[in-house]
Amino acid sequence: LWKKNNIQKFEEEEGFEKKFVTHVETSLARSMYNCDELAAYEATSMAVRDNLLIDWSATQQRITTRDPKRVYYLSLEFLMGKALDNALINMSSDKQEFSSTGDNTSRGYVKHALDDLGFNLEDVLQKEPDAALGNGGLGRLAACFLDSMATKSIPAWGYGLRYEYGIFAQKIINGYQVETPDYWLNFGNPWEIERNEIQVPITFYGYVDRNNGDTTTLSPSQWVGGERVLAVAYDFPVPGFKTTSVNNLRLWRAKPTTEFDFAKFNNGDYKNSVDEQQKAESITAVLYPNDNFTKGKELRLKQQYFWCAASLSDIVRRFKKSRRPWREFSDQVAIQLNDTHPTLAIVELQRILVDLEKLDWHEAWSIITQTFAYTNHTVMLEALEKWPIDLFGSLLPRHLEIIYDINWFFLKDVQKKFPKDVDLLRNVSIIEEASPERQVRMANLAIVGSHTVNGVAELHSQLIKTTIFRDFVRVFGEKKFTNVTNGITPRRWLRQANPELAKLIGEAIHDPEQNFLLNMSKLNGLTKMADDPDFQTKWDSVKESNKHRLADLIKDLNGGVEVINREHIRHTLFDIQVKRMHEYKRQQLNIFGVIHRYLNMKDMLKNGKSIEEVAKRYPRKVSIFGGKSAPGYYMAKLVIKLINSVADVVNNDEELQDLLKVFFIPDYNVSKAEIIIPASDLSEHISTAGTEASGTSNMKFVMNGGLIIGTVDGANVEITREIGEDNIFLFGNLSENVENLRFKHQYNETELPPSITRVLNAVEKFTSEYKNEFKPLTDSIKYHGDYYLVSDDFDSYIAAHDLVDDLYHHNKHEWIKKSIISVANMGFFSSDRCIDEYADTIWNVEPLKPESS
Ligand code: 26M
Repeated sequence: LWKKNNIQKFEEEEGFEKKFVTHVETSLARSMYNCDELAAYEATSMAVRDNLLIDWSATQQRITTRDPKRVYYLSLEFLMGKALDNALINMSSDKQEFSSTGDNTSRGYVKHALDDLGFNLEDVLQKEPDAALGNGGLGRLAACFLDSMATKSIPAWGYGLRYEYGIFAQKIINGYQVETPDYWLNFGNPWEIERNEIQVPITFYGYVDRNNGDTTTLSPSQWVGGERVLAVAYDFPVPGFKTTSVNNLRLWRAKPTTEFDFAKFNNGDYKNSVDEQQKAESITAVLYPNDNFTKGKELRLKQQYFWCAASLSDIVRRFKKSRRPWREFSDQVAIQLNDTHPTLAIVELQRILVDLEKLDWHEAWSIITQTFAYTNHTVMLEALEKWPIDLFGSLLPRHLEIIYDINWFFLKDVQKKFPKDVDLLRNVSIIEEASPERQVRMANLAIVGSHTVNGVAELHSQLIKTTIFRDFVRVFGEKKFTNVTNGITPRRWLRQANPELAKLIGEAIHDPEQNFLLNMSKLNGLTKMADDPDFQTKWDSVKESNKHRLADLIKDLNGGVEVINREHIRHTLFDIQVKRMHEYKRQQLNIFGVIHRYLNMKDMLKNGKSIEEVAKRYPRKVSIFGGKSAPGYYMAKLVIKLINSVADVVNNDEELQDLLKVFFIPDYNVSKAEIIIPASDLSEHISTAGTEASGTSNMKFVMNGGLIIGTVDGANVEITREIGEDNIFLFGNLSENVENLRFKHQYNETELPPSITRVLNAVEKFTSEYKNEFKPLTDSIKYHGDYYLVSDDFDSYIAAHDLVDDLYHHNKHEWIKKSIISVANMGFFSSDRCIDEYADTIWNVEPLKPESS
């Protein structure tokens, strides 16, 4: 009696309108007469979601039937941003020849239909809150990978947590960062499907039952848990571009079990017996807002175990459905660990296999090491995860035992290979014996339990082999350590963020359907237009229009007061640094450079030069900053305050006549990035060499026609290789010299260059709050070793900016040419290329394409 379902996808304007009205009237229980923009957003999203779910269901059925190897991407963060615009661009339609608006994606006719219904698509899109379930680079990388895996029809699942509060919203009050909660689910979320049928019980605390010491049974140890909570699945469809493949992102939410403490209840303590249960929900309440820094907090460990246990139970359940023997597990399952945050998954799978499925320890361990792979995102020691043994053992007693056993077998092997090398044993041990307390080293555990460890850019992958993980290279050999240079999805970061540029490129390379978004080497076709004056003019006009879009945003954020002089905007250099605030990323170097420029301009005027003469030397420029600081990161917060103090002085200095402006964009997030990045002429990627693992915004900026000023660090190195060293402004010391320079600062009285001394002395002039406010910042350079080498790189930074000024000011054609050639050569940085590399060299999985494509 089962009939093929007759729910139809809409494929054009009229079909969409019908669905829209239906959702307004039924799902929202409203009438079209009182349908406001928020309701229009919700109805549009539900209509689009219906389409996605039809393809999603077909994709999942295809995978179940063909039963190929699957990829599981475990990440505590997925920084997705808005879903609707992306879905409209990605969603496939069989009638894509429809393009009355010149847009060949579904976005074209939906825009038209909404017009008909009396709504403006852009305004409707604005109503969606960002899904900001991530801190920065690591979380956004996971989101780009989901897009590429769906686009390539790789059978893949993302697994994460459904935080009720994403990364905090940043307010700037009096120049200071103030954090406010991001309750993103306030109006409900049309993009999630709550799966009440999928609930996994998760246990914490308790003790290990040793079966009365009966060692004759295969696995004498069993964990008897204490506290129990439930993990409920929430699914988010992930559409690929120009394909009907729709993958799934599964996020877990913690909720109380229906168990009830009758003992407490009977003692008359009804309230407490309920309170205990309500605590469950705190596990998935909030995303930890640290980026590249860890502190051993119990709730964070709870989050990690809750998520790993729920995800593994799901993965194992799916594997068991195909009734294959355990030894085939790694032929069916590849699990990628996004940093060490999901390392507990290794231990949990070993526990499932040994304690519950009764496999032999070594058989189980060999399954594990063929299944897991680990991506490292940092060499900075303060970011390496370690858990105090006591805390760990109380929350997860059986897992601690398993870790001890893993370590015991591992160290025994090492000892066999390197007899009596005590230093080596101490360094690679999963347990750190050092005082004040013993700790579990998650990176060591991740390496031991994985078949492959990768860094995220070539320099970084080299560095992990020679620094933090060098002893593991001795133990396991070079081959276990590889590189997969990061990438970004050109669908969001070119087509969605910069539709005008995507359109211009499509026309220029005779690809109006924009298939280059799937094969970015096609961008090479731009090279031959790089010198064409007409094309250069069009190119620059797109940039100008994007600058206006950003200037509108800045005006808006500035309380409706204009910051940027619109008249000269085409020739105003937009110099942008947006990323998390961190000492190693050196926003302080940038703002010192701005102060240096300001002092120079003022000196010229003081020395009798006219403003015209100043304008001849210095192009009009606006220095734009944006980024969140971790709430407890004092120095990073001080840099925010300094930037805002400098902006106050510079922007109100009438003598300068708008030649220099400074603006800190509050609450930098994915949506703002989509407006900010396409507007840049120059962006700053100026980390101390060897500290930024890759960076991904560097790729976004260049793909949008901006040039880079940067250090020889992270993926800047490969960007330079791809676009050519004439097209990037590199400066500063190389990573191989960093250690020496730091040593010098420690042990010699280093004389600071006069240029930076002048700036450091001027810094206090910018504060209006109280005296010596910025002293900790200037002291860190003058007296505390200048760990991030600001003083060492300052002069070469200024010299690089001089080259920038000269080229932008006096040779704009050459500038635009560099911009075009750079874009032409950015194909390598598509995350599609990353996913190919992971699929071929790490996961050993293949696409499972729908019949039609
Ligand atoms: C750890 C413990 C407790 C709370 C939070 C954390 C934590 C969260 C995020 C630690 C690190 C986190 O992210 C690090 C990160 O984003 N790294 C960046 O990863 C990018 C993608 O590979 C790289 O491009 C950047 O260079 C790297 O800094």
